[in-house]
Amino acid sequence: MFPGPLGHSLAGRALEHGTWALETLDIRSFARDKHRSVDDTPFGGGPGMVMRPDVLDAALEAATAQAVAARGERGRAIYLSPRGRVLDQDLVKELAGERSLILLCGRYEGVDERVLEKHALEEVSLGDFVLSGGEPAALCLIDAVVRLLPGVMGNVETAGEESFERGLLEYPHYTRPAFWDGRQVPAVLLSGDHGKVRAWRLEQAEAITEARRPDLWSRYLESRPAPKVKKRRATKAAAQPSNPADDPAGTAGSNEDS
Ligand code: 4HQ
Repeated sequence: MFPGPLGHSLAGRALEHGTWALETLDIRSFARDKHRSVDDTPFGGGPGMVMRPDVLDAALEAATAQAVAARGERGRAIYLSPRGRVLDQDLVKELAGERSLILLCGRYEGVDERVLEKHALEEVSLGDFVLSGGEPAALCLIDAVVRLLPGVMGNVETAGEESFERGLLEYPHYTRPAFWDGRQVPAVLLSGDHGKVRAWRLEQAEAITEARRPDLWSRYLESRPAPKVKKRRATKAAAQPSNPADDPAGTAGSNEDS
């Protein structure tokens, strides 16, 4: 499953260029018995199977040794699991700063709890849904992390230009043709006025975020508190902000309904 779809992406090119490296271990190859079993029935009963701690321990010891040999340190070790910290761009950035990562992908009902403790595995979740295995989640995590590595994206979306970098959803995008299927691209985007374009995009990103993701919208408002109204009214700039980024809540001026 690795690099799988990543081989056909931006991450795949970076992998070929040696910007990052991937080593995969087949957990089954660490099984000891003749049937090469990696799972067993859960103590206490119940449905499904649990991955054996002894087998996982052997795999994790090998992964750790490889990471230390190649990168000088183990780095953070992550078990992909719906119980974990939900992956977001803040966590992606943290992980992109690591020299090395170990990703453990489980199947069945999950892994024996003791192996998580022993290897200080952090649990990371892709979201509140259930996969049949951790691999697709690991692929998503890797994709998100690798695109942040220096040189991978080139000049695209540097310097926190992405809406998500500011805690907002993306504004709407358009390309040629300007008139298509009876639909016209918003005139402001054809105006050549970069200031107006920037203001329009921020306005759109804010409106979409507020409508679709109240959770992100609240955080956005909290992280960029509206300046005190009193102070703002004292200046001309406050009454009619030239840079909408200075007025994320749109509370200065009188454009509440616009
Ligand atoms: N699973 N985010 C159960 C996930 C998952 C998720 C991975 C299913 C682990 C044992 N992983 N296995 N959601 O649903 O990361």
